[in-house]
Amino acid sequence: MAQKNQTLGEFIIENQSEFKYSSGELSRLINSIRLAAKVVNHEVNKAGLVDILGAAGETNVQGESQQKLDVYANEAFIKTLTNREIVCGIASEEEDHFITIKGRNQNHDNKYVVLIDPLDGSSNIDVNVSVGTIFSVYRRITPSGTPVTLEDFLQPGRNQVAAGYIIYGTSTMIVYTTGHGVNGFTLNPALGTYYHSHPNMKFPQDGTIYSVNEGNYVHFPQGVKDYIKFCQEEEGDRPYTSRYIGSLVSDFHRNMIKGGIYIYPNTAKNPDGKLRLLYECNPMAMIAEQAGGMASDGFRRILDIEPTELHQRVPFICGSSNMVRKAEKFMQNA
Ligand code: AHM
Ligand code: MG
Repeated sequence: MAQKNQTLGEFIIENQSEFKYSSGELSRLINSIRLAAKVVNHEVNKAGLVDILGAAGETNVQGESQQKLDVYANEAFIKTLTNREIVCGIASEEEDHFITIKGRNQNHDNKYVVLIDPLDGSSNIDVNVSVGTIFSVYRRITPSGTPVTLEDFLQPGRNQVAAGYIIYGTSTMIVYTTGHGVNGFTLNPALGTYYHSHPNMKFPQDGTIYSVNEGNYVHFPQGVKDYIKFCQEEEGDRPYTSRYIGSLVSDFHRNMIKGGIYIYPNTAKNPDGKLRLLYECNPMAMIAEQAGGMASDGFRRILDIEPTELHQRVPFICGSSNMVRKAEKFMQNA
């Protein structure tokens, strides 16, 4: 039960014992993400002032060199997690290879690896549209005390111990799960404090919103075309409403609150889809399932896919359970 005015910090402490291997390490990790998210939020909020403060690559009036925001966000998350010595490795959508991180006393004793998309949908920043950060946490597979290996990152999504996103929108929110439901926290920017505004978030089982980039329609697989036609038919609560921001976190967040389905299928241009299994689809799939929704590639549960490479892409269908099931049926019968 949500306490009135409970902060994220209080929530983390209160719920630490729910976590199977509780040693405080995961709580400290979520805390670091909370901190880095504030730093990134501050920077993202200033993006509209780019003409005044200087564009990426230029030096601003304070003599600071300006960075592209996705590079900035990548560095902010990596730096915060590295400095706090609480993870043994990070893989980022912005980096070609995973990064090995030493813990206290220069050892390799830490238990968790983090995978992150530091600023998803960053092409939306120029037009003042919401963007997000997506993160995913696993326990390492290799023995503690040794440097992490690729194997620690290439785990199926069902092994995630935590996943979440930050949405830099009209309000900034952190939404995350440690496998005990999904909770959302809204930032009060005046105080720099996140409040527990959305306890126990749930996808409605059904919805009337579909989110897909229909500009690619002619390149979609037949099953997706058939499902879109179904969404547009006049029957019962159909036609559904089409809503596509083009910023995964925002589209997902809206659909989780209102009920809907997000689809990024494979196309001729992107034969495996566009979205990344490890940085985007797995964390969103864990949140979706924890909120009573579903995530699929049309044929398989996303969380059961065995990854083979860090930057692997996968077709993604995610949202209200009855809608995802229906879309899967169209895919499988096409
Ligand atoms: P990015 O990681 O390069 O930002 O791309 C991911 C984004 C998602 O947020 C969004 O849902 C999708 O790409 C939109 O792609 P498209 O413009 O092809 O519809
Ligand atoms: Mg991305």
